[in-house]
Amino acid sequence: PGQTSIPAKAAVAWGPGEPLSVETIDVALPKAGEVLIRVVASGVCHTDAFTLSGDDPEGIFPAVLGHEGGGIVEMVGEGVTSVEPGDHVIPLYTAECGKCKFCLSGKTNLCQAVRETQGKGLMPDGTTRFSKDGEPIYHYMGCSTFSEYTVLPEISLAKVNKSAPLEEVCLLGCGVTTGMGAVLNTAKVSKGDTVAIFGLGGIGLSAIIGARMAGASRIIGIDINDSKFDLARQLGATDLVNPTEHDDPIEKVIIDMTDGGVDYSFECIGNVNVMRQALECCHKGWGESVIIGVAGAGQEISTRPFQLVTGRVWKGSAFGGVKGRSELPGIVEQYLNGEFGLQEFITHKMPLEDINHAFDLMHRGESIRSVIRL
Ligand code: NAD
Ligand code: AHE
Ligand code: ZN
Ligand code: ZN
Repeated sequence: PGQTSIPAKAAVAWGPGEPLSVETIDVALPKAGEVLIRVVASGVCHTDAFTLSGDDPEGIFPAVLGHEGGGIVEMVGEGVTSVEPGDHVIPLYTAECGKCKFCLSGKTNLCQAVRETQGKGLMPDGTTRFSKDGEPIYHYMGCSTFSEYTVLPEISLAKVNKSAPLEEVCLLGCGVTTGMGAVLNTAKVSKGDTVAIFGLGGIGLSAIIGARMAGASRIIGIDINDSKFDLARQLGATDLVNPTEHDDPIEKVIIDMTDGGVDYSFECIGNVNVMRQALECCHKGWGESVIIGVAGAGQEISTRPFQLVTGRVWKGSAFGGVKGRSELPGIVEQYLNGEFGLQEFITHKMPLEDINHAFDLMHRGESIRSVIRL
């Protein structure tokens, strides 16, 4: 009674380039339309490292990072009807209000209902629920899953089957949904198509799963780190190429391997030079390249316009084009039905106290996904 906040252990990003600091913060109780979540597990995605590095134009500090989580509803604010305490949920960095121009367009998953405040590290009412000694700490991508407790708008939660282990399906909160969805929803790869996937981290490996599901005839995985190749092959890659082992530029290598280029390519790194290579290895007349990787402030892509004039198409994909509230529960069911795996992505599990180690492993290329247990 009268309580307005609860203490929570959280990894705080105090400033760009600094290690995260695990400490106790205050989490305010949910306001109208909001939900308090106890986070059970969170994957670490390269985008968390990207923002921590200071390269993200939207990066705000101090903040609680993390956006690939799974949790249990602890308390709901006034007017919340779609979830109740005890429900299992996956936080969504792309909300789904079902009412905005974007949601109603039928053309995109990029709901904008809360996007503006979310990009400022704030809840929709323009304030933050996190603080330490009375000083504000900001939200991140509307999720902030590197905290025992977090608050989200109701429209930013997908309610999922309670029998799905949250330590596994947390990966559907970003990485695996993103890679699979980019192939199946954004590119709409069809049976027999040829595919090239640049970067074989959590995103690229998930794109391989999507390509296999679509029935692609060739799935060419490309990475400068050979240690990613075994899992890529296991998931369905038919060819694996390390650009550093070829004298020719990688786009020429792929064109030569595929009689003129691939039907679809995916950039899963965030490197603008590779984005160009991924476009230019596409087949003349119809090849499509999808950008998934996130590039730093000030970086730009370029190619000869002739590449597009002659029929290649450049696209991008966010969260795999998936509408989280309406589609993610079904993807969790697909996982429970054994249609794809998640366990093989989890190379490390660790407590929140070791979270900086998870970032080190990612930077050294030694992990696919570290899952943090909260
Ligand atoms: P990751 O670090 O696990 O994987 C990146 C892979 O790229 C690594 O295996 C690395 O060896 C490889 N690589 C690096 N440079 C390369 C090069 N020049 N040629 C070939 N391979 C190279 O990262 P991740 O978590 O898989 O994320 C990948 C990218 O996707 C990041 O930029 C991330 O921010 C972005 N992302 C975007 C979305 C979205 O919705 N659009 C969602 C999640 C992640
Ligand atoms: N804030 C950055 C862009 C970051 C970005 O592109 N985010 C992806 C998700 S990455 C998940 O790991 C995305 O979905 N973007 C759509 C959106 O609405 O943010 C910048 O450049 O400002
Ligand atoms: Zn992510
Ligand atoms: Zn909307």
